[in-house]
Amino acid sequence: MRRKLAAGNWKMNGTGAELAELAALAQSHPAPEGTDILICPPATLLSRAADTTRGGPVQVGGQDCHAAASGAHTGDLSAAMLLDAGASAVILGHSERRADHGETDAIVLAKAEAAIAAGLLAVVCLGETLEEREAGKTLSVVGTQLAGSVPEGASGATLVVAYEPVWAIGTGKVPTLEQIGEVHDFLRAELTNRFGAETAEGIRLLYGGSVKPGNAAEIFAVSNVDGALVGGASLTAADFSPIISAL
Ligand code: G2H
Repeated sequence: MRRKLAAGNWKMNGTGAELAELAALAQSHPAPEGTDILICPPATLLSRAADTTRGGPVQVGGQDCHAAASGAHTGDLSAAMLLDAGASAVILGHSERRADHGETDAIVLAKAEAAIAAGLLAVVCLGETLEEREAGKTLSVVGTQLAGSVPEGASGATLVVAYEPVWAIGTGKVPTLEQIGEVHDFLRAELTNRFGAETAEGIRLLYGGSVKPGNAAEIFAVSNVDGALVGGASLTAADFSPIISAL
C-alpha cells in the first residue's frame, strides 16, 4: 500500500519569518497514519526548516539540485549538499525550471540519478502545456517525459512522479477529475510496462496545479492519485493543513 504524500513547493517564496508557518504546520499534524508531509522551501531556508521540523511529521526537501557531485558550478547545489542541510527529498524537472532554465528530460534524468545516488527521494515533475492538450498530445507528451526523466532502477523508495499540467499551475484552472484520472492511470501503466507491476505499484503519483483546501479531497479520490504537489496553498499552515487532512 502506497503512503499518501502532501508535498509543498514554496518556490521563490519565504524568508526566516515564514518558518513560523512551518512550525505551526508541524504542531498541527501529529503524523497522520499512512501519510507523509514534505515542505520544499527555498534553499536558503533548508537547514533552518530542518531544525524547525526535526523529530516531527514534516520532512523538508529541495526544489532542484545539480547533477554533478561538486565542482565549478557557481550558484548551484549538489544533492549531497541538500542532504547535508537536512533535506530528504528534492523536486526535479518542475515546469518552471524546464521553462526558465531550459531543463530537458536528459538534464532532469541526470539530476534524478544524482539525487537518488545521494540518498534523496526524487520528485520528478512532468506535464503538458495547454497547446499540447488542445492538440490531443497529452499522453504522448507525459509518456515521453516519463521515459526520458525517470532513471533505471527507480522504485517507490527513491522516486515520486508529479503530474502537473503547465496550464493549471498557479492559474486556478484545474483539469477535470476525469482528465487527472486518465493521465494518472496512463502513468501507472507506463511505469508497469517499464519496471513491472510490483515496482510500479510502489511509486507514488502526485497531482499538482492549483490544489486548494476546497478541491483537494475530490482530487485525492481519483484513481492512482497518491497525494499532491502544492504551490501557493502550501505557504500557510491555514491552507496546507486541510489539504493534509484530506489525504
Ligand atoms: C504547481 C504547484 C506546485 P500551484 O507548480 O508545484 O503550484 O499549486 O501554486 O499551482
